[in-house]
Amino acid sequence: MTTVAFVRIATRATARQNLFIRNRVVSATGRSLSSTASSSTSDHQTTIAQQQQASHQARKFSMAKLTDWVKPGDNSGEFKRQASSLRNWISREEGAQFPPEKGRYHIYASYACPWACRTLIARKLKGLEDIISYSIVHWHLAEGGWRFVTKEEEGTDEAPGENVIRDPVPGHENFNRLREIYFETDKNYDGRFTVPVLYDKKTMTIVSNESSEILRMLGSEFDDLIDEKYRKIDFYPSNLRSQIEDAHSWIYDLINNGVYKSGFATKAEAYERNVTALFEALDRAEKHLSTTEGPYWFGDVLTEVDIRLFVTIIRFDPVYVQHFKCNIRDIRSGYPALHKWMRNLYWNHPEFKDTTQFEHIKWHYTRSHTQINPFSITPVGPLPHILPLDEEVPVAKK
Ligand SMILES: N[C@@H](CCC(=O)N[C@@H](CS)C(=O)NCC(=O)O)C(=O)O
Repeated sequence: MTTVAFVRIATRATARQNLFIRNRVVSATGRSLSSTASSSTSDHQTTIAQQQQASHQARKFSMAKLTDWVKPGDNSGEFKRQASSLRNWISREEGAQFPPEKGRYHIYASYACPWACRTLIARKLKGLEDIISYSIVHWHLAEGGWRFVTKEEEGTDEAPGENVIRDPVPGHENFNRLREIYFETDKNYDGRFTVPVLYDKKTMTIVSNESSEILRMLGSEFDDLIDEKYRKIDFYPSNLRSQIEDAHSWIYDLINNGVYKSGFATKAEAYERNVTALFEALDRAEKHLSTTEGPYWFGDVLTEVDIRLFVTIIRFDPVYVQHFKCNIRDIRSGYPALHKWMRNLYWNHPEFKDTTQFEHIKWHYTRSHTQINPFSITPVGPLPHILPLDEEVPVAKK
């Protein structure tokens, strides 16, 4: 982005009515580069004046830019995650709107995104690779939201990793951005354009954009279509449900979301409060893991808790320590039990390793969040991104 800024010109109150005419491209000098308004000069100038006033209002009271992680006008300086709004379910129940079917559903994901990677891990662990297709967006997130790679980028060093491709869904040949899928589902959609997206190719609509619920669906709702060996894998076993929910309740807020609340804070007070709470929660997780048999959170059964915690911990040393200032300790030298637990998942389970793409992870955070890292220089270390199973940093060696 140089001098061009996409500015949402309506205030929140009128947001729903004017979705498509609201997005104007305005240069830093105020010249409209693309306007659907009148072609007459005076009308045009009036439009710009109105735009500037409205964008000022929008900046003050609403989400002025997609990349304003703390809402302008929010004096707390704190990142507040928006709740996902598309929350349907694939269900095995008779008459369900979205029944499990081979080849019907698609996951749009980003390798950078911890929430999206939950669903990629689950898809592999449950043997759903022939049943649910997936594709990966470009790692860079800018004002237009996630974009698909171009034909030229496919298969190049710019787009490393499996399935980093253009939108493969028939009918989407001209789609360039993820937002187009949201608008296809609801032309008045006014939430954020997040990954993961679980998409129904039959009705051409989004089923869900909430990773915790997609994870739950993949864990059980396709069980009639998969081999016995995969059916036996249960991320949410009935005897552990209350303990799983209890773990989710603090791990989500203090760790998964805690790294974002630390890193996106625009006031020292908000940062310090959140980073302190994050490390208290990591201490709690460390204590839990050092007193259980392992290798998983609940001993010998891999559950949702392992999947949901792994995606944050694997990004911790490579990104969050430095980029989000989560640097009271790091995992490799400060948390031996978490480190062991994470490395077991990564090195002994291809489902975790193969869905971890460190280039997307590092490039996305350090080159998309230009408020935090204005020159978009990606730190080289730590090297390696993850230590081998049998190696420790010197400080952690006995
Ligand atoms: N609650 C959502 C959060 C997903 C989310 O925030 N994804 C991020 C990427 S890590 C995203 O797509 N952000 C784009 C945006 O907010 O514009 C979930 O768990 O599915």
